Order: sequence, then structure tokens, then C-alpha cells
Amino acid sequence: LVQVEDDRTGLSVETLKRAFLDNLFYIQGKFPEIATSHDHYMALAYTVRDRLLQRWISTTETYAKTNVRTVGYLSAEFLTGPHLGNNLLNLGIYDQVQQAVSELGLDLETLLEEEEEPGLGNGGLGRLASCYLNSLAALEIPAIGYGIRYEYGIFDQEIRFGWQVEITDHWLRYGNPWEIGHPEWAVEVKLGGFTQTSIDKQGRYRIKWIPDKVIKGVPYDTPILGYKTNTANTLRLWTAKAIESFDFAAFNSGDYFGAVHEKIFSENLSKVLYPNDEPFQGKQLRLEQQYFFVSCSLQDIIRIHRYRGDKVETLHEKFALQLNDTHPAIAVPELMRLLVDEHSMEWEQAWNVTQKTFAYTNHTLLPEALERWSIGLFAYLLPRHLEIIYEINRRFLNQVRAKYPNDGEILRRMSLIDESGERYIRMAHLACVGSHAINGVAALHTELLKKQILPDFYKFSPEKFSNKTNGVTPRRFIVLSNPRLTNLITSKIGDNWTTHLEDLRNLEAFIDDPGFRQEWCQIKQSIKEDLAAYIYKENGIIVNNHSLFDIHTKRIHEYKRQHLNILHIITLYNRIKANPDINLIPRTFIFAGKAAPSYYMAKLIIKLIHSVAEVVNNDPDIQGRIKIVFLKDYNVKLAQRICPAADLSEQISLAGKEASGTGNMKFAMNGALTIGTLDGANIEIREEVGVENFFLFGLKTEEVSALKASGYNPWYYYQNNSELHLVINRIAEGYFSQGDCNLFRPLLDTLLNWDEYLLLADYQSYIDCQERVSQAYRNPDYWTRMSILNVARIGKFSSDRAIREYCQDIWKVEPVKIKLQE
Ligand code: DL6
Repeated sequence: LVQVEDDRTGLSVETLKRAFLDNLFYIQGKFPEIATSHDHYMALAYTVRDRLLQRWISTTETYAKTNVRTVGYLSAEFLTGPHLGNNLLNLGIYDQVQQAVSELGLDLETLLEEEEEPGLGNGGLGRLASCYLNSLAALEIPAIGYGIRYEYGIFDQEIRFGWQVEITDHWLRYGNPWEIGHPEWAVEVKLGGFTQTSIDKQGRYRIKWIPDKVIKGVPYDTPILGYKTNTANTLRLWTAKAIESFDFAAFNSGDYFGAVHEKIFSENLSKVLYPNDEPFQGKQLRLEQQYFFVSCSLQDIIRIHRYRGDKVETLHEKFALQLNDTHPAIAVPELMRLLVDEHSMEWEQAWNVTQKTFAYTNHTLLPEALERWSIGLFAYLLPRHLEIIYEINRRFLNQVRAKYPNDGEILRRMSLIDESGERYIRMAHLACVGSHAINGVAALHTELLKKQILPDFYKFSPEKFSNKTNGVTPRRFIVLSNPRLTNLITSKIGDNWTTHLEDLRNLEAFIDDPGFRQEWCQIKQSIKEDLAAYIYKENGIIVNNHSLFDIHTKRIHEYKRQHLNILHIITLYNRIKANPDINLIPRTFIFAGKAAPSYYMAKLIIKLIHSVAEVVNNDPDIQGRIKIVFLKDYNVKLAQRICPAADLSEQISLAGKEASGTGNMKFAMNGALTIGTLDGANIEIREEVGVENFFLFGLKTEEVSALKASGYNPWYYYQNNSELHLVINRIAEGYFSQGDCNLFRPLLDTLLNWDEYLLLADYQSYIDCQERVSQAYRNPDYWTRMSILNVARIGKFSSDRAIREYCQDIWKVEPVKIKLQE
């Protein structure tokens, strides 16, 4: 009997080749001689997708038949990164596909490069959501990610004359082979209008919402396959469509433009991602987006629940819904509306279902990032929700009053409505009241959440609060992005670590093996050479690949203090200028990151990096001992290229400002040492890897508060620190800006007069710490040992650990084994 593999599911090299050529012909409509690299990428992507679909359908059917408890992860952002490589890895066919394409005369690397990554997020929060989907699937947990299918993702960053320029990211331009649209599951979402009250036959008040507009939400599904499992969960993203493709009534009445305008209005809704990660802006379209995806998702969840034969009264028994920050917090009144108005449930019962269904994760300590929507806007867009929020608030404040009689102040502080000036809805309060669990994303962050951000809520219901320190997926951020290190690790300790990251501890047994240390070093060196080649190709800068690669990549923000790094670079530069023969460890400083388009100071920091680079990189006195590189357009793909090449990871935010950070974890996993403050997850990373393997500097959170309370005076530091004085003066005198003394004045004025993020206070401590870094780097063997220990002890920061904690403590969900259907 001859067994023949199915072309759509077979995993052998021969079958993969056949399927690839088939897709090239029947999907791309090309024969090999005229096909482009993009055609090859698409043909391969469809080949891989077929294999995903087999697993996805088996998963979906199993979930439906066994009616399992499911996690719904509601997030306005999912920064998935490219899918192809990750899916090859998860299917376990990376090597077969590499061989198949090479036998067809193609190069897998080139095809992987062709993929346009979906930039459906700003940074940490969206990438975390994607790491969590990866782990949920790897752990075989039934889950659906719900979000928005933005037509334009985060802008592409170009650099012109040292300034950031934003280019629109039309990522869907050439089609997206990873998604499947489901117009048959479209739902309708109302906006605007007014409410009407009537009394039904049972004598109960019924509220009817008469909207002003109705928009259709169409779901597009992307399968999220688990690593070496058959589980393929769903990422369901909603796109906004006009309710009818054409308003014939308007057309017939001659209002052609009116009809087209309506269509454009509706479809604008999911057009573009707001490119701000921290400061809250309060734009109407943003509220529309939030409500749109939340309403679509909740309607979808109720549809699934009922399809499985369950009643809405038991929704909380079958679904655990996580609010990824407050962006989806409108889900609380929306679920109430659906249950009470549309499914005729009594308020108390609906509230019980709602509270038991939702849990809320906070991701920020910056007060200016907390969402609050003006009552006026709410009344205009979501009149029924405003009524529901008032009712939730009325009942909630009664409970507060009962607990704290005669305390008007606490009522004002805890109210869902901020009435101190113009009236606003406090979305974090709404999320807290409507959820049974509230968490921060690192130990320090959770403590500060309890003490500073939500202290009254913590006092009122301490049992709701817990910490869930973030994690990242080792599949994408080690196995996929660092195959050389992966092979070395696996050759020593086997491959169980890829799903049980704590097993990396077994590497410690090899630390005294000189051969192992040498291989470790050689691998880092070869990856640095690759990055050096990329830098040359992209920026035309030649870097010394034996220099210390000192890397600072993340969103550009004053609290993240990229400019503190620049102050250090100028300090080194000044030292060389004063003493050209000084013996310095050569360093390559690499930056990458986007600034929010409207954040002037962040853009000025990018300009400063480029201006300093221009002078330092071209000064013959420096003799290549310092090079500064800014790599444009930081995204997941670039992070995968950069992280493995780092010697030193810069995590230098002001203590008490970074909720967690996840870049810090990705770098340490790839053997970089961290220079960092006691902020976010740095604290836990330091505890895990050992204080002797971490370069610590800077004020602690309490010291920051104390210094500010005592009347912080940055000018004092400027006057009393000669090196700092010279650094600031050089910038002020236009040394880096061709004599233009005004260019960086806004930045310097801020530093010298307010310095909200205490750069000047932390300057000397940072400089001293960098000196310790250089001393350590002089001893390669010592450095390598520290690098190995960082990797060996990083297990805690796997997103698998984080997801297990969410599953046990908050979601109460269990894994479900998926049997592959033939
Ligand atoms: O939790 C993920 C990530 C943290 O690691 C970062 O520390 C934090 O800055 C980031 N927060 C945001 C802000 N969004 N909101 N709100 O991206 O979350």
C-alpha cells in the first residue's frame, strides 16, 4: 500500500514543494519564471496556512463540542510580529520548509524578509497581548483574542535630517494570507441618538436605545498555533463596514454625496491605530473604536455561548474576559446593556454575571495616561451607557457610603465620575468596579498601584488585587530570533527549556567548561557581526564589531530617559577630547524606537541622538572608539534582529515610572547584561539573575519621592558637577548643531528647570555604573560567565509562567487536548 500525503496537510519536503508550486500557480496566478519574491512568500504562506487550518478546525470543533471554559483577551492592540517564521517553528517544519524552498532554488531568509508585519500596536502593551496568545496556545488553553483590524497600523518611521518623519503603514496593500474574513458573523454596533423609556407587560421599565448611526463589524480571524501542539486558537479582529454598501434611499432622493459620506464615516472607524502609547488624548474616534470592538466582541461571545446551548445567565461560567488596560473598559456597561436591555435580565443578576466575567490589568503608572472621557462626549455617542454608568456608580457609592459613613471626600475620590472641574468618566474606576480581579504587571508596579494609583479601591476590596509579572515568549524571542544560541543550549540541556524556561538553570552546570564559554562568546560575536553588516547596509556606518554593543531600544519617552544615555555618550566624548590617549573600552551605542507624532520632546530626543552621532562618528580624534547608530522603524522584526546582538541592555527609566518593561526580559534572555534602575520588572530580573550580574544605578522610588518633596533643584547638579556642566554646555552652545544654540533649548530648559524624570540627579550614579560596565567588559571571561548566568536564571520571565498564573488565579481555566482530525 502506498501512502500519499495530502497536499494541504502533508509535512514532508516533497509534499511541501508540491503544495508551494500549486499555490504559486492557483493562488498567485504565476509560473516560476515570472514569479516575484513576494509571490514566493505568498505561495509559502498559503502552504503553511493550510496546515494551520487543519489544526484550527480541529480546535474549534473540539471547543464547541466540549463546551469548555474560554479566555477572551480584549485588547485594542496586538503586535503580532511576522507570522511565517513563527508558524514554521510552531508546526515543527522549519527545516523541511528550508529544504523544500532551497530545492526549488529559493532562499527561506529572503521569503521571510518579504513579510510585512502587522503593526497593530504601539509597543509594550500590544506585544504583551501577542506573547500571551502565543503562550495560551502553547499551554493548550481555549482562548480568543479580540481586537481591531486597523487598516493602517503604527506608522513607518523614516529619518530625514535627523528628524522622525511618519509614513502611513498600509500593511494590507498586498493582501494578508494569514486571515480569513467571516462576513456571515458580522454584527451591528449602534452609536449616538437617544434613549426611550417604556413599561412592559410585567410592569418593568424597559429602555430602548434609538441610535443615530449603525455600523457593521466584520470579523477577520487569524489562527494562533501553539508551539508543537495541535491547539490553534483565534485572534479575531474587527473591521468597520457601512451597514449597506450603498444607501439607496439617499441615492434615489438625489443625495449621492450624503450616501457616500455615510459609508466613509462608518469605514473610517477601524482605519487607523492611534500612535500614542502613554499620554491620553480623548479623541472621539478613539472612543468610537473602543466601543466598536468591545460591542462586536461581546455580541460574538454571547452568540458563541448560545450556539453552544447555554443561557446568557451562565456566561461567567464559560467565559473569563480580560480587559487589557482600560481601552476595553466600556465592556462593563456594554455587557450590562446587552444583558439587561437586550436579554431582559434583572440588574442584580446582570451585575453578578458582569463582575464575575471581567478582570482588569493596569499597564501604566503615568497619571497623564489614565483614560477619562468627557461626559459630554459620552452622552453624545453612548447615551445608554452613560445612564448605565450612573446607575453602577449610584449603587457602588452606596456601598462605599455604608463602609465609610460621613466621608464625603472618599466618595468624591472613588466615584466613577470626576467632578472636580469639567465632568469626566474615570475608566480605571469603571474597570475596577466591574471586575472581580485587578492586577499590575510587575511586583513594584502592583505595589504602587495599591499605594498611589488606586489606593481607595485597594482599601475597599483588597482581595481583588494581585500581581502578575509580565513575561515574553521564548519561542519568538530566543528560538526563532537566536537559532545559534538555541542550538548551543539544546546541545547541552536538551530542548525541554523551550516550553519550561526554568530548565535553563541546568546551564549553570556548564559554566566552568571553557569550551562552552568559548562557544557562547563566539556565537555572540557572530551575531554582532551580522548586526554590524545590517547597520552598514541600512545606515552606511562602519562599526567595530569587537566593541561593546550598548543597546537602547523602546518607544522614545522622557521617562525612559534615552537622553540620559546621550549625556553619558557626550561625557565619554569629552573625556577623549580632553585626553586623546585615554584607554576606553570601545562602544557602539545603538538606539531604535518611535516617538508619538505629537510628542515634540521625544522627537527632539531623536534629533539629539542624530546630531551627536553626526559629530562623534566623524571626529577623527575619537578613532572609532565611540559609534552611535539609530536604526529606523523599530518593530518586532527589528527587535528580533537586535536583541540577540546586545552586550548591554539599557533599562534606565526613572524608578517608579515603567510599569514593567518586557524589552528588559528579551535582552537578558539573549545573554545581554542589564544596566538599569530599580524600576518595573528590572527589580525582579536582578533578583533572579543575581545582584552581582546586574549593573544597578539610580535613585529608588522612595528616594525619588523624597527628593521631589524636599524641592528638587536640577540646577544644583549642573553647577556642582563639572563633567555634567560641560556636557550640558556643549549641547547649549550648539556644538552638536552647527552652532545653532536654539535647537535643543527646549530640552535643556526642561532639564535645568524641572527635570521631571530626574536625569541630573541620576547622572553621576549612571556614569559611575557605566564605568563598572566597562571594567567588567575588560575581562571577557568574567563577562561571559555573567552573560550565561543571565540566560540560565531568566526562566521566570517566560510568558508561559505569567499565563499559568492568570489561568490559576484569575481565569480558572484548564487546558484542553486537541486531537488532529484527518
Ligand atoms: O505591560 C506591558 C507594558 C509594560 O511592560 C510597560 O512598562 C508599559 O509602559 C506598557 N504600557 C503601555 C501603556 N498603555 N497604556 N495604557 O503600553 O505596558
